[in-house]
Formats: sequence, C-alpha cells, structure tokens
Amino acid sequence: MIQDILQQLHIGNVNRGVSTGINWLDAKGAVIDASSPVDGQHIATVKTASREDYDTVIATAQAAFREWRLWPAPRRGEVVRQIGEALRQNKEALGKLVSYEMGKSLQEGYGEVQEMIDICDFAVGLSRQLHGLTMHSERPGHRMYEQWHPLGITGIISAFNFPVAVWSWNAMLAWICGDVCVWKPSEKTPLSAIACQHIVQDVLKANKVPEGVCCLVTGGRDTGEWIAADTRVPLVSATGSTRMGKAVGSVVGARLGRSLLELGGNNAIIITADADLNMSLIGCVFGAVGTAGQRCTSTRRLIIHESVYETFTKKLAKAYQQLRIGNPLDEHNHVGPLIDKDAVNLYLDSIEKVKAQGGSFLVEGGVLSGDAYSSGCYVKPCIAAVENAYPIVQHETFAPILYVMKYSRIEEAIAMQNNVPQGLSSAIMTLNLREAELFLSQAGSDCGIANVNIGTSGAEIGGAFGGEKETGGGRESGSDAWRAYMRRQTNTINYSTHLPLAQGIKFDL
Ligand code: UN1
Repeated sequence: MIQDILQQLHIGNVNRGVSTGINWLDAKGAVIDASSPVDGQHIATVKTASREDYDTVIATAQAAFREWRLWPAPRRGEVVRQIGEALRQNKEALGKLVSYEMGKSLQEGYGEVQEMIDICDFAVGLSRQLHGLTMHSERPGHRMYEQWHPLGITGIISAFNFPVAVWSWNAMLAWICGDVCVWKPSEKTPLSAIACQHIVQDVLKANKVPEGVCCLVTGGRDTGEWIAADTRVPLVSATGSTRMGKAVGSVVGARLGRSLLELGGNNAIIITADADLNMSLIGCVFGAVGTAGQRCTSTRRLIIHESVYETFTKKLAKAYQQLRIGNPLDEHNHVGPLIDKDAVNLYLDSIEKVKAQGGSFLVEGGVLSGDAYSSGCYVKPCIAAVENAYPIVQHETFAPILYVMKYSRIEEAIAMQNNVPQGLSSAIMTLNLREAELFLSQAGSDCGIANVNIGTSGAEIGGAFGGEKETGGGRESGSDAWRAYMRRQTNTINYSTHLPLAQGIKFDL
C-alpha cells in the first residue's frame, strides 16, 4: 500500500531534496536516509542542500521576490486557492504518507492535511483584506495612512511532529502577502515535504509563478543555521524545541532580523469540581495521547480539584486501559509510535526522573515489544501523580506522559497552571461561569491559548496560534498573524499649498 502512495506522490528510492519551485537542484549536500517509525523500514534517500545549493536557492528566491511582490494580492490568492484544490485531491495520499513517515494516527494524518486546506481557504479570503488604517493628520490639507508591503524571503524551519501543516500556515500567508518562501523541513520527515513540493508544482507551472517563490531546502541543523544567520532572509519562522528557538532567535536577533517562534508547551487542563467529567475525559485523553504526546499543544498536566480527583483519575486509568497502540495506518489504533529511538530514550529517562523526584505511576509506562512493535518506537501512554514543582514536570518531554496533581482553590489551580516556563495552551473544564471567566481574565491563564470545555490541542486555523514565555511569543495562522509577514509603512501626503511642520514648528526662509 505504501509503495502505491509513494508512487502517487512522486517519491522514488532516491529523491532530490532541493527545489526552487518547479526545478530540482542536483543537490550536493549529505544524503538523508528516511525511515518510518511505524515498521522501522528504510523508505527512501534524500539528497540535501550543500552551502552552494543553499546560496543558489536564496539568489533565485531574491530574484523571484522582485517580480512576485508586484502581482496583485488577489492574483496570488488565486494561486493559493489552486494549491488548496491540489491538496484536496491529494489529501488521502499525503495524509497516509504523513502517518507513515511521522507515526501519527491516520485520522490525524488526514487532519493535518485538512489544516493545510483550511489555511489555503483562509489565505484566499485574506488576499483581499490586507488592510491598513487611516489617521487624521494634525496638519490641514494632509492625509495620513498606513499600508503593508511584503518583506522578502520568509525562511520556514519546521518540526517533525507536523511535517506539512506548519509549513502551510506560514507559506500560504507569506505568499498572499507577497513574500517568497524557503522551507527547511525536519530532517526526520523530508519525504512529506518533498511530496508537498510535487503537489504544488503543477499549480506553479499553470500560473507561471516565478521560479523561486516556493523553495525547499532539506538539510540538517547547519541548514537551519544558514537561514538564521542570513541577512537576505528578513523573517525566520521556526517551530521546534525551546532550545532550538533560543538558538535561532538569538542569531536572528543579533542581525536585527525578525523571528516568529513557536516553541515548547507544557499545557495543563484544570478539572474543576463543576466539570462535566465524561466530556472532560475525551479532551484529556486525546490531548495527552494524540500524536503520541508529540504535539506542542499536547496535554501534559491535569490539575484536578480534590473533590473529583479520585473519581476522575479512576476514569482516566480505565480509559487508558482501552487505548489501542499499534500501526497508525490501522484506523482501529489510537496511538502510534514515537518518532525515533532517541525519543523513546527521552521518554524512559523522564519516567526515571519522575520516580526519582517522588512521583508515583497510576498507569505504568514502558516500551512495547513483539512483532507489531518491531521498530522499537512504540511506548505505553502513562499517568503519574506528581507535584507541579518537580523539575521534570517543569520540563516538556515530547512523549505521552501525563502528570496529575490536586488543588483545592481555583486561584491555586490557576497559579499552578501558570507556574511553568512555557506558555502555549491551557484549558479549564467547568460549568461554573465564575471559574471560567476568572480563568480567561487577566488574572487567569498566561498562555497564548486558553480554552473552556475543550482540551489543549487541536486549535482551529482561524485563530492566531502561538504562546508566551518560553513558547517564543510568535503568532501564526489565523486572525491578524499575517502582519508578521509584512512591513508597515506610514504615509503622509500633503495636498495643500503650504508646507506646515508637525508639532507647530516654525521654519521660514
Ligand atoms: C504543533 O504541535 O506544533 O493545535 C502544532 C494543534 C494543532 C497544531 C499543533 N492544530 O494541536
């Protein structure tokens, strides 16, 4: 089955991993071996970018920008509309490849492609709404307003956990804004990125989009470092760990470039005494085990009111016993593998730390073995009773380890929710209006996303996505996130017969 899908998506045994749009470069960098955590099989090899290849791509992108920025935004939107159509046609195949290469469940693989389609639709509408404000001038016969212009090259560094959607959140907006994109996908999921490039190519060709608008540079960490340090790339959008984001952010900051960072989360759900526990259960379990706990929005902590703690943790433990772990392409399974053995080791290491720091497991973890788990990447989602202050609880482990803790007063629960270095997503389960509103108020959650009676993951593309503190402060996707991809220009026009100076300054010759 996978062979058919690879063929449909133009993935061969050996793949070029560097493209300026329609053209593929004969890339001279290191070769990546792409394999699947589903069955441990080698899938294909990818030729990545050398420094010279990278420079060729950037030069082509720069030249393309000079032309692309002159296209009317709605015409660029039309290209994005057609990309959305191409994604619709390839949803099944691309969703399966994402599931196979990354390990997320097939449902989530399809969901990820749906997110791409949704952002295309959003960007098409936005291409007719890139608006600025007008202000009243203090001087007679003057008009003052602002307009938004494209920035240039947007560098996109994406992570393995959303191998294709995060690129599209950035690229579709950047394109309608008039920017060109250079994408460095995760070296753990290069094939999904190459498949996207193939999907987009026919649209680029049919619309005579300048070569260099849609670039792909697969590579390792050094490629990300080239982008971060490159003054030809005015905006770097990076998704990944806080450690990576600090490195990228400081290099981009040192050259006074712009960065848009979407980094680690340590997302909590507060389960109040007034929560609908059955509904809460779905949100908590999907949040904790979806994508095998490898979303930046995954639920890592449950802060549970003492009066419902016993009841709810029992329900949780029962639900965990029913989870089916296995091949994510089999739709009966809820949980697939972790991305690789390094991730498994981090998971095991965190479990040891939980124990050493005083935690106890309500549902035990462990690595699964046997034929169905031959890749060695399948682990059991587990639940540990902890204190919020444990160092391991303060840390984001990209694995299905759920921490539970008790509270007695809502203010205390909110303080626990906020008392971590990260600030991406948060939620409260309650039917009590006062508690819900307190959680959403300025005295409530300090995260970029705060939900009521919904889990922490699975945000819609229509809202601005991102978080505070160590999450990096960036906002992608919906609302007015498009402004990050543009530069603001303030214009004042004098249509009077005099030249009065602002602030009442007199300067007569
Ligand atoms: C990520 O994990 O980097 O809200 C992005 C969600 C998804 C996106 C997650 N829409 O869970």
